[in-house]
Amino acid sequence: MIAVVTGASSGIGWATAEALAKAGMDLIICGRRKERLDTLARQLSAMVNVLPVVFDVRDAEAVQSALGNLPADWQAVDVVINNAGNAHGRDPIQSGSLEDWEAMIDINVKGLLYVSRVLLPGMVERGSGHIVNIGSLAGKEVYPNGNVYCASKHAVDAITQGMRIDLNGTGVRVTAINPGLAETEFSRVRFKGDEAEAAKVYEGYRPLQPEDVAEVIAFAVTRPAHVNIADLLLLPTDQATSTIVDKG
Ligand code: NDP
Ligand code: 8X3
Repeated sequence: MIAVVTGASSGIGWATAEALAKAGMDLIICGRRKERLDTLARQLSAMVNVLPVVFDVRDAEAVQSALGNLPADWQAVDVVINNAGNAHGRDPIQSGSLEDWEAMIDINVKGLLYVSRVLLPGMVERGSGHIVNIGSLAGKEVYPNGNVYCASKHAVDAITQGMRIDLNGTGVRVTAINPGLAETEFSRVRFKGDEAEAAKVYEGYRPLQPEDVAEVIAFAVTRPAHVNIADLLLLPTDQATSTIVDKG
């Protein structure tokens, strides 16, 4: 089997690539940071075949050119993990940055669509495939100053449901995995490199680790073809909602 993992250069995507390699899948690992992808490829190539592909998911032409012209042996993609994404900023709506809003909508929503649009026709033609969209608890509820990030993940939720409806009868499965707080580079990106602010997000309780999410993704994509894990919410035990986290 061949799996595409977007955002494989860090966090949940990196751990997912590791988990899928352990499950024996050949991997197309994607991201903008080539050096990281090369490091991961070196690490995993002892287990499976790995093809690192560098592109920015915001660039529709780059996505088409990278994933639409894969080497012949890599074209029959079985699994797509639409994971690339981030929050940018945590401002109230009235003072939010247009640049941050555009980044979140372009990466989390449009990027996921661009990747899916390139790879879905082949899956439909082959009568099998699996799209896994990484949503979030932020796609199920809205929290203070989460505004546009939450909107982008609500959009992922709607797109996942729409995909499942439109692809019904094609043999292509569509899964949403929605994590709560997971300790990755996510908060460093959100707070634009402010390490102290980012560290606070994970202090005082036990957040999910990327491997916790990756294990669930690997479980979902290794079910028999007639079983689809449609929508899964995965929280740290200490988290009840976006705003209720037991910090002791
Ligand atoms: P990280 O910041 O650790 O990883 C984000 C990944 O997305 C990186 O590999 C990054 O690669 C990639 N990415 C970001 N922007 C782009 C872009 N423009 N083009 C291509 N790739 C891009 O965060 P996480 O691992 O936590 O995030 C992964 C997913 O999980 C996201 O969709 C996030 O919304 C979701 N999520 C995270 C939660 C958390 O608490 N951490 C909880 C719920 C959902 P590169 O920079 O090399 O391009
Ligand atoms: C990421 C988790 O709580 O920062 O989706 O929105 S949160």
